Amino acid sequence: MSTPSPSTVDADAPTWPAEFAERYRAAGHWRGETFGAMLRERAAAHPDRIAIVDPAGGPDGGRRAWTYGELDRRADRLAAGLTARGIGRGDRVVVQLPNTAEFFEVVFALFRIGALPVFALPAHRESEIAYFCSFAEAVAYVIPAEHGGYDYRTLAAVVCAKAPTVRHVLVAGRDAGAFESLADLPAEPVTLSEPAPDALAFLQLSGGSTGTPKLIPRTHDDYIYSLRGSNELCGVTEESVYLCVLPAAHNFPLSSPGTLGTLYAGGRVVLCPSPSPDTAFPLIERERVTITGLVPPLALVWTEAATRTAHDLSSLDVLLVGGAKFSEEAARRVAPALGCTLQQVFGMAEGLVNYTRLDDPAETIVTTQGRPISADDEIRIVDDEDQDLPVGTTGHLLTRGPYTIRGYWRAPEHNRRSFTEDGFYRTGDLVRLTESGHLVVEGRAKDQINRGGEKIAAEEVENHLLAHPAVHDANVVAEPDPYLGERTCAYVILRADAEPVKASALKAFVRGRGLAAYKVPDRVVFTDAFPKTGVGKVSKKDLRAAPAA
Ligand code: OOB
Repeated sequence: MSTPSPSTVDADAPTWPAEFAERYRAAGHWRGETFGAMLRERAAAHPDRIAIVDPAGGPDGGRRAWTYGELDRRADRLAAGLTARGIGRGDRVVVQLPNTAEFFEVVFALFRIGALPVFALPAHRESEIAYFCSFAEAVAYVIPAEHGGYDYRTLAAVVCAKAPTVRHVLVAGRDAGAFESLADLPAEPVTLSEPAPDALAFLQLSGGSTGTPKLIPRTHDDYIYSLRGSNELCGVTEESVYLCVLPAAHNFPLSSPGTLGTLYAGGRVVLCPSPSPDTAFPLIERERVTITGLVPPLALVWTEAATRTAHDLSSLDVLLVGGAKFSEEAARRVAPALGCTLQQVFGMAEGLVNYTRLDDPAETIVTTQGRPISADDEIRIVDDEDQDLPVGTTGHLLTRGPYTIRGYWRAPEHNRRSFTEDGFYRTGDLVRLTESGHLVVEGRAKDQINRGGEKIAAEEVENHLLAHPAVHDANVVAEPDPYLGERTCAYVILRADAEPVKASALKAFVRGRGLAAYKVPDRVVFTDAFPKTGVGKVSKKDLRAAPAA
């Protein structure tokens, strides 16, 4: 193992005060591990064990499996290639890859260099990607050639025109078009020193409640601690087979315990190209999948499909469900239908993750969202004036701990609002604590829509609507949806002198501005005025309560 270089804590990201860092080290949470060294060690210990199965990643579209030895060699080779292109420590690289083996090759290569992946989702389009590239001053952008019938090379051309810091667009797979294929990068080995364990490992995206998404700086030390803690609570060992169903870049399938937790344990990651039971169930049977994670709408679909499937799902031990509130009725159906243990997970890319325990009473598993990973996760439930509330009362959740960030990346002003002076993160979630110490999510104070686990900042969509010449004002709120839990409703006031516009035209306008499809309002309602609060601000609470037309 190479010697870690001295600490390079990023000046762009607030970090833990020294006394907290010392405490977390002394407690054995932060052990000085890094992702690069972690893969190196697993590959040395069991080079021939399978690390990644990509069911459709072979040259002929067939199954492809990489051992730990192969993933390690590929990461080294790609790290050399990226270094040859001038990508180095601390450089930001926007990674937008689907659930394919290359995702891991790229991410581990960047970890080895000490360059920071910025985890975009395949659903993001030019509005989001150009923003991530510009804001992060990314030097490179990694894409598939095509995925889900969409050509990412076309997107990259638009992004490059808008974000001049991007010097390299790198394409996973063949047909790089005007860009360079990852496979064509030079492969002369280079010697790289391992980044410091307290250095940033990557930037994760926040669900966000403001006009522009924030970037979440995670370190090797803090993230690896959350993986170790997750593995222990979810029973992940080297025998585990984790099916990655949700987009791999999202924090939930990445770390709860997710693909990285599974690789940390020396287990096997199977990548699911689509979340539909038609794709996932045969894979569970064939690969003997033991654990996976889903958002509530998918858990509903799977539960339903499991009752009439011919596939053998008996290998499945644990189904994690989280990202949005899982209703108690739906939760009750999981164990009988899928024959596995349900584990609720209430987490956030900013840090704190809560799990129901595998041996919790069945009632606790179906009625709560779990409790924190770590004894050093500090939880406060407070009123609007930050005063602590008695146990059992619903209030704002504040948290601080060994894997919860102390601030967003390059966002000092926003950080003053999102964190208390003593470093607690304001989650924006309304929760209550049960006598057993479990959290129940009761609602949300942040201006966000949680559309089946996909987070939409109301302000971001409102800004796109306001760009339409006929729109005078717009407010976007959540409304109930039987399948997604919530969907998006845009209330719009048109200009008095504007030509009439149809709801469908407004939706098309928003889509045309190049944002992820899940952010396009599900419903547009025209109105003459918005309900107001006592102080004259728009009352989103009243808008949400407006009857569905
Ligand atoms: C996960 O992470 P993010 O960053 O996409 O979203 C975090 C937010 C939470 O603040 C909360 O509002 C909501 O998503 N949420 C839940 C929930 N899990 C997340 N709300 C109700 N019940 C739940 N079980 O979504 C995430 C990250 C790691 C693990 C799992 C989910």
